[in-house]
Amino acid sequence: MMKSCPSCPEPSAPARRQHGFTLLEMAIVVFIVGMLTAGLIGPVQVQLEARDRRKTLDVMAQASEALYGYALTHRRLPCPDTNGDGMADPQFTIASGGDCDNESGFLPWAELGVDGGDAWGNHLTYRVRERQFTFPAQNSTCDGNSTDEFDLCSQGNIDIETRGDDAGTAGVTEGKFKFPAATPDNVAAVLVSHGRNGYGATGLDNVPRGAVPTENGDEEENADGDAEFVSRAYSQAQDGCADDSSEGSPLCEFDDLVLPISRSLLVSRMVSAGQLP
Ligand SMILES: [Ca+2]
Ligand SMILES: [Ca+2]
Ligand SMILES: [Ca+2]
Ligand SMILES: [Ca+2]
Repeated sequence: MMKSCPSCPEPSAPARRQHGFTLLEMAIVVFIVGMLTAGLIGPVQVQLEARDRRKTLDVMAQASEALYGYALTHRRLPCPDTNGDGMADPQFTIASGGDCDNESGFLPWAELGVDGGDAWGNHLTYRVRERQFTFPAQNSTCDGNSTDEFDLCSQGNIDIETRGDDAGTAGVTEGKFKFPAATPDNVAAVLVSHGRNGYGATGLDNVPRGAVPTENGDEEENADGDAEFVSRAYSQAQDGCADDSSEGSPLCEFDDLVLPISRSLLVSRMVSAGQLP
């Protein structure tokens, strides 16, 4: 039983602790919340990135189906859109001879009736071999290259390379060896999303995104407007990176997505539909 003691001090400190936190307790809470947040932000970012890449692959798959479908009805592929309005340039006429303003540009999404951009709001890059695939066959002869029209002998000319193990060095596993991912003859056209970093991309608002950093050689290959492309595994930005074959340094950031339009598949579908030869 407690004895009353008017002269004794009130047990004020324990009483106050029942209504709040000490600095030490606050520090522990802040520390734990910090640890949890640091541990969660990484996985959430990875999930968001995976979701956006899936969405972009869906858009690209839809665009490639639309290109195959377009070829079935027009007996040719469209030229790229070079001014960002979603329509091919030039609009096709027999007089234009199937020559494009440029073999490289944006997917003519409005003409195809599909989504205009990737998950990051940027145009898809589209390259096609003009005349060979953009001018319809005028006869049933497979004269291909000689008359530059789309027939059974048309060939692609787009080089897609990748990186990985050099099969020529048995017992040693490389990661940066560069080799062809497709036979150029068999690539009639190609679609590229420049990924989240947007290096070399143009937004749907037709504002260019950032330039490709000089060390990112593989992404630069997808943005320089020529017929060579790189399609390889996703890699994050790392210090001291180099997009070369030296195994001593890591590869540079790469988040591009590259989808070829197969000449074989295109021809096969057109033959099945009675549009070739
Ligand atoms: Ca256009
Ligand atoms: Ca090897
Ligand atoms: Ca990129
Ligand atoms: Ca290139």
